[in-house]
Amino acid sequence: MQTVEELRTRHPEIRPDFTIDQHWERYGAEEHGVWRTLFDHQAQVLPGRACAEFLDGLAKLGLVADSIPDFERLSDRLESLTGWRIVAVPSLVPDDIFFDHLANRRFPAGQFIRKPEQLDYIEEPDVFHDVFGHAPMLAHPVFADYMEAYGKGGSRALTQFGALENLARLYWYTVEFGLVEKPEGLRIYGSGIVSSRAESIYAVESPSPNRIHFDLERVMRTEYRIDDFQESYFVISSFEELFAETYKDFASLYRKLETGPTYKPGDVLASDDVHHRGTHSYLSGSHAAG
Ligand code: HBI
Ligand code: FE
Repeated sequence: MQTVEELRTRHPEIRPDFTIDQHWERYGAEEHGVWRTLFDHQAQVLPGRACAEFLDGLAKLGLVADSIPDFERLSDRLESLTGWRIVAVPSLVPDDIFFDHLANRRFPAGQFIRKPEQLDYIEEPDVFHDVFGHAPMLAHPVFADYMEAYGKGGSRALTQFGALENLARLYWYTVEFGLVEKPEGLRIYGSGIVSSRAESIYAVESPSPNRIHFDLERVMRTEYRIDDFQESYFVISSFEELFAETYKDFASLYRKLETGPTYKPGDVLASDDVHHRGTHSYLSGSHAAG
């Protein structure tokens, strides 16, 4: 992550809330082409793998392969659905700034797009990850409320409890890498999965990762890896369940988390409710392995 000084040097026009103008007119053909390549690929891969809420959001927002979206027009649509807007930022912004945007129903999206030689790996979130990955779920009313509550909780975690790590794990294992259980099987809602060409197949089909039913304390005790596919995914039953499980005062939970175990990304505990082939139907959908 760049320091605040570096950000200000590179983007002298940056505002105190770390937003910049998107300058949509400055994207060139190569940049729109990268968006198209990524979009076309995910449009092939995601039906039957991403949840209906994500696919509906994509359609309602009018996101298409043609070009990188203009944030103003996109935000007007999103705002009419759930009150959220997309604002442009240069890259990662400081935690307190990030939480303040979310708490006010603004999602900070990277203005830049990855290079053609970086289609599968980027170090900082670009416009494809942030807009294709995050905006569709923000069009869903319950998820939209969850994200606002997360931003409000983030400010408190940072200033009152020093519990940023615990809360960041919740974000990671839900917003970024969450799976949801549907009658047809497990489906993706996490932005880090839907925006990844390879992980969107691996997450639902590979026999390798653990798929563990969501438990708030378990998640907050679990480290995560940022440099490879996830070894464990956490599965929610519904967005209503996720919201109900997390819309509470975390003060006593944070105190509890000050002691006790921390788990590695690949750990499986006796107390985990693990989704297995057969007992859960995650391979029974249209993409069941042969
Ligand atoms: N900034 N632009 C941007 N995007 C993020 O996802 C982000 C960030 N700053 C901090 C941050 N995430 C973390 O605080 C959270 O993931 C917990
Ligand atoms: Fe993200």
